[in-house]
Amino acid sequence: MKFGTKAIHAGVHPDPTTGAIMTPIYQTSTYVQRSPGDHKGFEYSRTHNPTRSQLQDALAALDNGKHGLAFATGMAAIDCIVKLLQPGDEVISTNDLYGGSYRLFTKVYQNYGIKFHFVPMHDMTAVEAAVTERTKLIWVETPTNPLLNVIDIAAASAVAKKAGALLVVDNTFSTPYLQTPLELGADMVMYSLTKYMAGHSDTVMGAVIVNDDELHQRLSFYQNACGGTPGPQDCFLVLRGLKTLHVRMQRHCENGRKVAEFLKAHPKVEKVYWPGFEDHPNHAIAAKQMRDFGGMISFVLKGDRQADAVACLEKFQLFSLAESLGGVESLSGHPATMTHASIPAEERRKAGLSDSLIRLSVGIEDADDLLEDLQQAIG
Ligand code: P1T
Repeated sequence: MKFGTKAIHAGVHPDPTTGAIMTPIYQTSTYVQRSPGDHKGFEYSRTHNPTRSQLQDALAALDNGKHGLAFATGMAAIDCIVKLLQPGDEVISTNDLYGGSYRLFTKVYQNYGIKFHFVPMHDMTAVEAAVTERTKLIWVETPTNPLLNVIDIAAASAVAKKAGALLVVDNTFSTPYLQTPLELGADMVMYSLTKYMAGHSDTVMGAVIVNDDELHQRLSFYQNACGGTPGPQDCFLVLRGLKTLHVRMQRHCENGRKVAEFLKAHPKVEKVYWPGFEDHPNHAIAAKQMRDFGGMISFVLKGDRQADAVACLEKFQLFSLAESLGGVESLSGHPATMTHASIPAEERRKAGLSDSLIRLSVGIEDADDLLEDLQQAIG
């Protein structure tokens, strides 16, 4: 089955009692048993819920994976993955990543004796150099948030296998429409479903997709034992969003290209970060492992002054200034003070994240209107 057909049909089936074509919202906490232990596969909704089960199956199918696990937020999904580790274990992570992931790693799990090495992962020798006998997890986010660096998943997988570590890919910016990391050697794919997967900025959720049965069992244990599970209404919203993922992503990519090219040609723009440009340092890898280049773009205005960036952000009419990304509407953001404020300024600078960087999530509006908005805001 091809991607668009799977987005609509995989994992879901008409309701057996009524024939309802859309997965019902099973708004129930518990399930009646005929005799202790004699039930229909559902005991309690933290453990299993039919709406969630169908979403998990749909998610697994889109990534060509075997098992899907849904969580209340993307952070809860990341939290579940890190719980696989023990004190003394080490993680190698990209140094350009979502600020919330960095915060969870350094402010929570470092206190539990897990060590994190943050390296520029678009240079795989930096990853190899950070490997020790205690390396248990390699954390890849690609393209990265917010600098749109692209990390070679197949090469990272080779390093992980040699080190005996698990490879995770945070695929939030790409979605399985653009990139399927399990097929490139990743052990786990992680999502903030809040973004492109749900697609309408109306819910917060996360997911992990795996092939390995034992890994699935271990993650399922923590999903249930720690309880970061989503409610059925949110699962329904993500299921609805998935049905148009391929159509939305196509337009996000088309509009992304137009916006990136417009910005690159603009005399007041110093630098544009978008992996679709042939002169992007990781373009060859992007072209190899992605099917298109997405709708996330960052840029810096000439002069590299934070005040100019703030003035531009205040002028946007269509690119609403807000955290998050991946919805049908275009958003703008200032990573240094918003999504990445939890990364110390010194670390941000080391990763190349300027305080004047503007991040755009290009929506699926008519591109001409978006370009007009950019023109009036940049001046
Ligand atoms: O917000 P939540 O659903 O918990 O997902 C966290 C998360 C994980 N990974 C990546 C790559 C992300 O971008 C995010 C959330 N990011 C934003 C809110 C943002 O504006 O960048």
